Amino acid sequence: AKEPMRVLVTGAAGQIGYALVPMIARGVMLGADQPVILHMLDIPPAAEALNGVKMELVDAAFPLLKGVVATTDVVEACTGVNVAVMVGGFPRKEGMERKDVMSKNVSIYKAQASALEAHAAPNCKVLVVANPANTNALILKEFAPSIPEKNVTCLTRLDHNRALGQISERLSVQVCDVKNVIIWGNHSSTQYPDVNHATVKTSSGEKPVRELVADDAWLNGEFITTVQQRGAAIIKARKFSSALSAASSACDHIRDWVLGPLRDICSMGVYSDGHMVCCWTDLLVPVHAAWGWKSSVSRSTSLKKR
Ligand code: NAX
Repeated sequence: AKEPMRVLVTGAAGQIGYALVPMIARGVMLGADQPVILHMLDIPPAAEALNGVKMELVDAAFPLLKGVVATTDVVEACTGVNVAVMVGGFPRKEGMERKDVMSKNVSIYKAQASALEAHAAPNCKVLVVANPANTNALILKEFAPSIPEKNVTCLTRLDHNRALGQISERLSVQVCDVKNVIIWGNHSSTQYPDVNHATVKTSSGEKPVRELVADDAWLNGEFITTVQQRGAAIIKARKFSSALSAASSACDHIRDWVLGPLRDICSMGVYSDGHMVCCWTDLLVPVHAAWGWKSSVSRSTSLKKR
């Protein structure tokens, strides 16, 4: 039998955490034959709720779940973890300046980065979900210099999956037959969902999405804004932000990273030196940013294999 892998989820008492931990315990993230030990971190005001989540994990009797650590202690949470999914943080609220959000997240991510650096398993893979995701990932990387840069990533897979979903709805095809969309840029409303390599499997072979949709105005306009603004549309409809889709996409991100991608291209935010990077097979192909940001904080990529 395989040794259990330890998976940290921060902000585990929150909405995404509640959707994510059962997926991990069921093997959705690391495989149906991979035992897991869940490490759940939250802050003291959420300790009781966190304990409730732990009780439910016990009650669900997941065969793959070999242990649960539920704690408000960042060192205990980070010790020995092989995968760290950072969902906790301080998102920007109405009326807040960007710099206020930054300073709050700097202190949170500094402490968590130091604990991961000192106590996580070697080669721990880190996925930052908490917004601003690209920035939080950069802060974490800066404060954990001994963790290899390539091991610190952030979530753009939800945007990628949203793009697949929109194409499948538009063409009335199965989403599993659509592939190779790419998300460039930040996980924010400035991202660029790119369908120029995207194809659909049809009875007469793979066809480019541009050819099948045959409506460049839609692909260059409404499609892009729908993907960019999907998070806001979910909040409007549900009164809460995306949770099950974020949790599922976080599982996709880690699964493809650890076990190898199921599709040719998947998107993830990675550290880069100011170029946009698109990683096809083992080749790093730098592509100059098509629009004007040169800030040192925000990068994204797509990858074929890493
Ligand atoms: P919730 O507010 O439901 O949960 C956040 C949890 O984090 C809470 O339980 C809170 O107590 C905890 N927390 C706060 N500070 C912490 C700290 N220092 N250490 C540990 N835990 C801490 O938010 P939820 O809806 O679960 O969203 C979580 C984050 O994901 C938000 O920042 C959100 O903006 C971000 N998202 C990112 C997405 C992406 O694609 N990258 C999409 C979904 C989501 O909007």
